[in-house]
Amino acid sequence: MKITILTLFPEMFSALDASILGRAQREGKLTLEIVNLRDYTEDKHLKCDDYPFGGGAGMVMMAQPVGSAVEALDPDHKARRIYLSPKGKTFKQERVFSLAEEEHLLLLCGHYEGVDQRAIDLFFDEELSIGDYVLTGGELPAMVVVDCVARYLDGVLSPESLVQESFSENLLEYPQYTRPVEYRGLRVPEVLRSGNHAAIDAWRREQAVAITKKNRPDLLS
Ligand code: 9WO
Repeated sequence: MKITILTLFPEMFSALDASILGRAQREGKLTLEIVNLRDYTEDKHLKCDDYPFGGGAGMVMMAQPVGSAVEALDPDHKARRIYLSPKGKTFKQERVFSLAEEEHLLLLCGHYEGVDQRAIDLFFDEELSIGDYVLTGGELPAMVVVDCVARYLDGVLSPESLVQESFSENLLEYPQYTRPVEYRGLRVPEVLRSGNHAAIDAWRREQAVAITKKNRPDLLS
């Protein structure tokens, strides 16, 4: 999959070169194209933002650099074009699965007070929010989308890692333990060392239901 990201702060995306996403890129399973919107401005001082019509604090990202970048990077509109914004529809796991089927995603990261609405209306397919909070920009949400989607690309994770997962069956995850058997007086639950896999599965299920009841009762329909 190819993911094009439009941003005024391309340096933030070095975080995606670490760990599993770094390996996915080196193995050619994921291609990230991080694009500085400043490279597409037609302003002689390379300006990409301006004062808001109607007044108010802060600056608004101009439509022209966004439009020119989108037209240059996705001329035939083959990409799914997504604007990350707190006003968008909530990004949930089911959308992760459908986005993982796409050939090309194009993500726009807003900054400052937002992006000229005409750029969104003219060039974007949808608006997605990763949750109900306001950030300084859409860069961290774009990285969240990349991370979620990349896990489901062929060969990025082992199939076993993907089976028993939170939300796939509407339960939160059971607790995990590793060595040592005792840490600061707390012992690993005996059942996990019993070798009885039916008992282990039953215990994990019980734990998952309990933590879901406590923290996310809304998930238990
Ligand atoms: C600021 C603001 C202040 C008061 C009331 C509403 C408000 N909305 C915003 C706002 O949208 N600021 C944005 C900062 C402009 C576009 C980029 N920014 C952003 C994106 N902040 N948070 C996101 C975001 C994106 C996706 N999912 C969650 C948050």
